[in-house]
Amino acid sequence: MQRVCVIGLGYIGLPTAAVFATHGYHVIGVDTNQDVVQRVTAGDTNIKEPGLRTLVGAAVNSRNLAAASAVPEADVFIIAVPTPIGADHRADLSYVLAASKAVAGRLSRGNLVVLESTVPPGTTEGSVRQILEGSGLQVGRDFMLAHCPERVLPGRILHELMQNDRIVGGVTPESAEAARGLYARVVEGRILVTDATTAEVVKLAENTYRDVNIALANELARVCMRLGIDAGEVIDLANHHPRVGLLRPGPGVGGHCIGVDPWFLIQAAPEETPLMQAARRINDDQPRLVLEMIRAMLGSAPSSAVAVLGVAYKANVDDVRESPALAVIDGLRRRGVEVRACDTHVPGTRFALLPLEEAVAGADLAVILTDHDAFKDLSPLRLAALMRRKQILDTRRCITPSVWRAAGFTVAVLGSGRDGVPAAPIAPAP
Ligand code: SAJ
Repeated sequence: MQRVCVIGLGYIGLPTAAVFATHGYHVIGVDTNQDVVQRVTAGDTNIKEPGLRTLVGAAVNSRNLAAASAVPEADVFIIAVPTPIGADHRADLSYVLAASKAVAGRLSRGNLVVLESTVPPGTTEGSVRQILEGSGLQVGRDFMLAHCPERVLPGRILHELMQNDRIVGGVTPESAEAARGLYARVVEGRILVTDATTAEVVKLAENTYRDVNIALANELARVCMRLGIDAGEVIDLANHHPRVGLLRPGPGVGGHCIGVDPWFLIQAAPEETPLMQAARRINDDQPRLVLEMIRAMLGSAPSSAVAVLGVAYKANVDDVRESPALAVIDGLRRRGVEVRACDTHVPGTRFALLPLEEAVAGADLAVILTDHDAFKDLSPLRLAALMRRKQILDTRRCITPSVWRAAGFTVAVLGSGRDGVPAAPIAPAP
């Protein structure tokens, strides 16, 4: 049985390790965090992803998945560590480079190394290859090296890991073939072969496409609020066209991918990417638009309390990384507004989260920032009985405004200028 070492047991690495371990590979997962190693060794995880805990438990029980804190010898090394961006918007490759060094120390003839982490163009053929060849072995002759970007959607990771088509980019053609053979056992979608740099750019292009499309929706939201019409309706109707697929406006783009990856392309060609840079600016400005809408709704009341409904970056996940809700909460606190946040998925110990009833009790305004299923069933009568002022701002299209207005609420919906709401004079995005 081939020994696969997966480096990084996070949102991507752990599901990958568990899926490989249940498809005929012997897998050792490596993480620098001792707590993660202990949990996985016990067949457990605190990553909330449908089906993951059961799969990790089954894989550990079958003895095909184990966890360790140091990289062992193996036949295949899969690097799945984070690539955050720094304050200068440049990729921080320190985890990728450290993992590559650890692999270089264990590399032997016949090995395959796969980089799954999202990286700026040229990283696999450049620094990763250089570090691995520092072992004295040569790529294509002694070992194989490929970039196979992860492209799975949080909330659907296990399904997409197996069902999505997979891009395999080899540093050499033999490397691509070796990587294709590795994934063929677990992937039911097609495996599409290319070179490593093309594979890197494919991944970045996918997330940039989504970022630009969301920026267009957010810009349309501003236009429609100014025109006194509803961007939601415009988008729904436009999407009936067979060649139009507009995404949705919202409080901003969160998560560790879509707001980050375009910067890796921008970094590679700053002068060639004005559209990508504009999309980033527009999406990053959405929390400010939400704050402006809140300010207009609160008016000049001396001390106000706002119930924030949803802190996670998107619906039905517990992940708050880069969540636009954090920027909104920060902005409110800086203005001296009392914030009471509630999230049905994020653990309550974080951000002093409150149960729904406590968050809305005595509040002057409720703001929906995440479209968790639970917020789609909110009862206006229940909230009306608890709040100091009956006001709600929906940035995610969770509620039916007419129902809430009938219950006596002042309602604002991000992107809608209907019913006398532009709630705020909208300053243009910078
Ligand atoms: N969002 C909107 N409007 C929309 C869609 C999304 O404002 O119409 C916001 C969300 O609320 C969220 C952010 O964008 O804050 C990103 O959410 P998402 O669901 O679009 O994407 P992620 O970041 O969870 O996952 C993406 C996926 N990429 C694509 O769909 C092209 C996933 O397949 C990638 O694997 C993942 O990035 C990654 O790891 O790169």
